[in-house]
Amino acid sequence: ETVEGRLKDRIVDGDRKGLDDELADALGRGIAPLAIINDILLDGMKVVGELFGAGKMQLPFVLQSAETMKAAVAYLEPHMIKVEGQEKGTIVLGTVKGDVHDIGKNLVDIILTNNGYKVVNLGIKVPLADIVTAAREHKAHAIGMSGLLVKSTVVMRENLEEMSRQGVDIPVMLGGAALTRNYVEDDCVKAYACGRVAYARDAFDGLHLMDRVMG
Ligand code: B1M
Repeated sequence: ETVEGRLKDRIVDGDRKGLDDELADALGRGIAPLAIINDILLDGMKVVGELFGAGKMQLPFVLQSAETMKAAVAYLEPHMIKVEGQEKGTIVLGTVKGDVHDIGKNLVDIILTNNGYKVVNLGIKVPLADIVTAAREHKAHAIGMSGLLVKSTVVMRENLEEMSRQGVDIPVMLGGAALTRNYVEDDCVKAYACGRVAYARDAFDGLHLMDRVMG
């Protein structure tokens, strides 16, 4: 089997033994760290999601896969190319209240940080009050909310309504598997009085959105 196949299997199997060696092997073959994440490891997570959704994989095993994914990203991060000495802007980032999924959010953090942004990562299950407080404290140019559960899409819309009531008009970026572009560009834009809400399909889309906000 190829190193690509073996790495993907490791994510599906949640198998961390010898993971670093395998990643080093992939890097040694000239595969870029982000290509390893996007083209190989995320393929594995997709399979995990499908198996879990079909009732063919139990939650503790999903957790093992997630831990393996996180370990792989942690190993690869120092190998990524960074834009040094730039402060393009600040974003406050968090997974919304009630949601623990953070792999995607943390990828967004890494991509933005490596491309010259200051990221204030508030973690998971973040109440709106914490997001708003941090955004004010850090004079954030944008707020990023992540969430993977269907119920998180509702939380995001409610957060935007509450932010409108509080007079917050900082641009907001939304991302996560349960969102659709339509939902964000229609329902969420309407929910946010200033209308400055955008959908990010993936971490790079997020980077482009930030560049546009700062441009
Ligand atoms: Co959960 N889970 N999970 N889970 N889990 C999903 C989301 C699910 C779709 C699986 C399924 O049924 N097929 C399903 C949701 C169903 C729904 O709501 N309709 C689900 C469920 C049901 C649950 C629990 C409720 C299960 C239970 O307890 N019975 C529970 C929820 C607990 C809670 O949150 N309160 C739960 C728990 C877990 C684990 C803890 C085991 C683990 C998470 C570990 C962790 O994150 N630390 C987990 C995992 C791993 C998954 C799946 C399999 C994989 C998610 C993932 O990491 N993907 C997931 C299946 C799926 O998504 N289809 C699933 C890789 C990641 C890189 O993708 O986060 O989408 P993603 O990020 C992408 C883009 O979306 C975007 O960029 C990234 C790529 O570049 N993006 C942003 C994301 N956020 C962004 C923010 C931005 C910009 C872009 O700007 C702000």
